[in-house]
This record gives sequence, C-alpha cells and structure tokens, in this order.
Amino acid sequence: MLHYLPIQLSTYAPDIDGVITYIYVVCGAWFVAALGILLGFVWHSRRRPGVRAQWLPGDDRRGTAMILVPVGAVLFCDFLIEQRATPVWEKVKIDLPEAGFEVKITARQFAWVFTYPGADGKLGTADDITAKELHVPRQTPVRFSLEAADVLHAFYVPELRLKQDAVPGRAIEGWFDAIGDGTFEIGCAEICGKGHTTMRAVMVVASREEVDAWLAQQ
Ligand SMILES: [Cu+2]
Repeated sequence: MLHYLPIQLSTYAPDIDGVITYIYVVCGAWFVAALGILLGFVWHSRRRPGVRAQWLPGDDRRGTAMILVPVGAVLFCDFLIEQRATPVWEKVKIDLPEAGFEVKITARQFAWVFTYPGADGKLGTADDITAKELHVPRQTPVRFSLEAADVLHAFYVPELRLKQDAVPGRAIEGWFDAIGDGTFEIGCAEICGKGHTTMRAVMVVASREEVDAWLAQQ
C-alpha cells in the first residue's frame, strides 16, 4: 500500500509502516463516513418550496446524542490506533536491545558529529574516535546516545523509519538494526530555519570488518 515510501532498512521499519497503514485505513474510513453523513444532511435539509428553515437549539436528548455519539466513535478510533501502536512504540523506543555496536551522536549548529569507542571499547574515554560520517555494521543492534550541543535538532533517516529529537541537556538512548548495506542520507528534521536543512551527513551500512577498517583510518 505504501510502495512510494523509501526502502525498509531497519528491522522495525515494517512495524512502523504497519501502524501508518492502519492509521490510513481508520482515518480514511472515517473521512468517507463523515463526508457521506455531511452530504446526507445537505440533501435531507435542502431547500424545498413551502418549508421554512428552523432554529433548533439542540439541547434535547436527540441533539445531545448527535454530539456525544460521534465523540464516542472518535475516541473508539483513537483506542484502536493506540492499541495497534503501543507494542510498536515499546519495541522501538522502550525495550532497547543489548548493544552490538555503540555510537554517540551529537547535533550542533549545523552539523552532525559521531563519536565511536576506541580500542578500549568504551565511549567517553580518551581514545574515542570522532568523525563526520556514521558507519555501522549491518544486522547488528546499534545503540546510540543522541545529544544536542545548542538547540533542538532531529536525527532523521527515512529508510530506518527513525526520527528522534535531540534535546539540549539530555542524552536520548535509541537503537536500530539495519538489514542491508548501502549509503543513506541523514537529515535534520527540525523545521526551524534553513540551517537545519543544510546539516546533512551520510550513514554507511557495511560489514563489521569494513566498519572496523574505516574506524582504524579515522
Ligand atoms: Cu538541526
């Protein structure tokens, strides 16, 4: 259904697309029903000879039901979407898997900086490696810690179906597992000023050996 979207690069991309498709269906059905009912009322109350327009205050039982029944139906649709989306939210944002690869992502005006653990395998030590590109091994749970040095930014890789705000003063933990090789564009999805538009970077997904070899050159 959503064939015009970018490829599904992460293991959770099908889950995200499933939620989006579900919302399309629920909202699409609601849109058709709401327009149908509206057109029905327009036809029902059309101008006819000898029939005068009336003022109906709508405070009787029938008038109240015309408000409360649609409100209940909207809340029920909300509940359906919530029920469909909650397990996906937990999978993507709450239940973070063990790290197979770690990286710290820092956003600043206006660039991305990626910090990798050095030989000691730990982030935040003297031998950390910093680079302007994100290189990650395929089929490995990548754990990232996302920080912003100055203002709000948003780490966005459409193929991963991953968009995460970076907030000054916070280190936001997240993860993804890329299933295929390739070079992909990282954007900043913070829509405030054209500076964010220009802070592009690349993400390269390759074998573990290729990533290690690239890190050794940095
Ligand atoms: Cu930005």
